[in-house]
Amino acid sequence: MGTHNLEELFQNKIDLEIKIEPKNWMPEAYRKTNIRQISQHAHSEIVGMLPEGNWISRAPSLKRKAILIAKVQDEAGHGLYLYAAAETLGQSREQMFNDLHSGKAKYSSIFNYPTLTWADMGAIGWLVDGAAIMNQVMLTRTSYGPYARAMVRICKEESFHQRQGFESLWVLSKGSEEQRALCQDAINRWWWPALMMFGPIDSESTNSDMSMKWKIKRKTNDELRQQFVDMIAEQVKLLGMTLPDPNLRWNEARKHYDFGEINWDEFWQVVKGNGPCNKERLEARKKAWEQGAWVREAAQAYANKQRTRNKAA
Ligand code: FAQ
Repeated sequence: MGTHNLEELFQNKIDLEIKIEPKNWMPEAYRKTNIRQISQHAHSEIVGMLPEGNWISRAPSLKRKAILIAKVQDEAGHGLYLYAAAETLGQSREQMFNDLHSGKAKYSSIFNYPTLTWADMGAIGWLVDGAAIMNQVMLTRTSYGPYARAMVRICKEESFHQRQGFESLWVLSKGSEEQRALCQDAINRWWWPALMMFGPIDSESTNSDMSMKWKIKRKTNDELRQQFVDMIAEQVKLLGMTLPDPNLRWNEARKHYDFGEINWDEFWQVVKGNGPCNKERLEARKKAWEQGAWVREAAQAYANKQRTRNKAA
């Protein structure tokens, strides 16, 4: 069968909501887009452990420490499911790590911002995990089977993450003047970077058209960003806090909140590697890779020994 017919059959499957599985025929560009997005998503989960990991040893109570450790461990698990999903498309894990360490592969801009106070843990849970879920609920219905299935489990854990973040800020918001100020300051610093997580505006989004046609993405960057603003603009009222945007207001005609201009120059600077923590984050990942070499070697030696034993038996 010619490539043209195969492409037509492939698109028919997508239109009929039939999942694409690893051994099915797929256009090369579909494979590449999925490898790009899934591996970048995996890298985001792994690099995303660093900003919160920074506060594990300084959590204010045993309960908060246990919650934070569990959350950071969950992110590691998400990264592993996602690397495994990308491997089903023929990309080796080693190649994915090489691409991250060389700076070729991207990861979410949000993780290049510093975590300055304890309140940042709450703000990350509420705003960063909140933005992540908004995008990831859509991805539970993405067309590539292994990615969609990984996202179902990830979303269950992410919704717990968001609730714990909100609850942590809730406690601060009911506390002393100093605690309330910490809470507001964290919201002020994380709000705009959280909005950037959804990616560039639709007219600048180079991948969206094909990703929507192939149902890798089901909603555009701007649609999801608007959904997020509408949700958070209501939730912030419960905290008795404000969002740092003088242009935020309900638009009755649109039935959505209007919001101010995002600093796209800042976004692209961060994506290009010039954010506040880009260098530090990559250095930490490279160091972990180098220092973990003995673990990989030991695991490999053990696997080889098992194989030899099994053959002999
Ligand atoms: N940061 O054409 P589009 C989490 C790049 S997980 C950096 O619109 P696309 C959990 C984009 O790659 C958070 N780069 O791209 C957690 C593309 O460049 P390329 C991660 C960005 O793929 C919580 C170029 O700009 N979530 O937070 C960003 O169609 C707490 C043009 O953009 C996912 O990865 C950005 N924000 O749409 C962990 C979800 N935005 O690759 C720890 C899966 C765009 O062509 C603690 N990914 N770029 O060179 C997606 O849904 C999509 O990839 C988008 C971007 C929506 C992120």
